[in-house]
Amino acid sequence: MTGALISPSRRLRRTPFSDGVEAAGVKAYTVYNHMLLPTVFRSVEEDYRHLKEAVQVWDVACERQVEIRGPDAARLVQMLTPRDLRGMLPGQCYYVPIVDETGGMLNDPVAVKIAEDRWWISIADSDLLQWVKGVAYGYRLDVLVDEPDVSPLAVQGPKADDLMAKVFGDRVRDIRFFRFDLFDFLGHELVIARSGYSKQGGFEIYVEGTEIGMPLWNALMEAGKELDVHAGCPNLIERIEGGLLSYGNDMTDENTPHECGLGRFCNTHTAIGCVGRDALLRVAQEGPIRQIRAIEIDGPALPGCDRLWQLRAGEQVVGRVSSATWSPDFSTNVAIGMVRMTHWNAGTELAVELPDGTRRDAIVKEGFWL
Ligand code: THG
Repeated sequence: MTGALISPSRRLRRTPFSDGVEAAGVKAYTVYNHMLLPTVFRSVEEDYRHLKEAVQVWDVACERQVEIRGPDAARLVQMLTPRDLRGMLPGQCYYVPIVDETGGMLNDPVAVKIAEDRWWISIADSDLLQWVKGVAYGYRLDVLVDEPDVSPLAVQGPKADDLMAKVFGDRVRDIRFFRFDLFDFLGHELVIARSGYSKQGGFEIYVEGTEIGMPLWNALMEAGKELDVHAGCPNLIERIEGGLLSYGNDMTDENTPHECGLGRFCNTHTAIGCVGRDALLRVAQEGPIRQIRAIEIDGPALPGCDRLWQLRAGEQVVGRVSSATWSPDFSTNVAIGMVRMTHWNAGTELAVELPDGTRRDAIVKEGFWL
């Protein structure tokens, strides 16, 4: 990294919470769905420690919604994913792999079923809207597909329930994992789900429009003073420890859900209508020949992983590492890699090719750390 700044422009969208993020002293951003996403407040390590001990408010407005409305909405969502949606009720959220006609991953969003005929697909970093509009148009479906101005604000950490109860009342405590309910804030009805991109527990508030963005941010910061609330963001260390995948980093459209370890979110036999179904039935039959694995890399803290690092067994390339960082809690480097089946068993010892040399002492783990 050069340390150069990023030039602001209207293509790089701000969020309803950007003023609060800046007041909280954001130190670095990335770009996600053409929108600002904070990556560091105090330091990645301090943010990590605090996330695991207290409560944070995250501007994840960049988790944009693809909204699907109309009589064919449920049919269209089922065309996008090999996860069987027939048992899904309004008020539920599902983590859904989205695949193309070859079974390649296009995104790994959270689907929010508002009503039989109204869904939000809360997307990871790829331009999914265009694929969804194309499928809807190609099949002449009776739906409207667009990107409403709905911005998730996440509240994550062990004290998330206490903070949320102060602002929305004790009823928030009753929301079950990956369910949502409706709550009032200043006369606006909000969807609040128990979900979020950390393993520390918490909520996501889907904020419609910009008007209540800063009032809500400020209310959470004010109510959380005695809980040591702080602005935060998805944390690199915690998400690798937890095995939360990052689309575009850990997987792309070159990978099937099975390669990504997302087979448990696929019901390809019964997901009738999924455009990638035939392709996935074939790969599900054979099983993947490479798959995501937790990798531990001993030795000093690794540099940032901004390109793939080859995994080797002797001279043979057997995979690649896509995310890696030092873990203070496990006193080792934790990483996410894609490993060929010949070398994917737990305990397999490998070497990693970094830009500045080889690290031996990489080992395939049985599972992730959290
Ligand atoms: N929340 C919302 N939208 C999102 C994300 C989110 N869009 C972008 C990105 N994150 C999508 N990717 C993920 C990856 C993992 C999870 C959610 C979205 C996740 N996984 C849990 C796990 O693996 O432990 C639980 C999955 C389950 O059991 O259903 O939460 O975070 N709105």
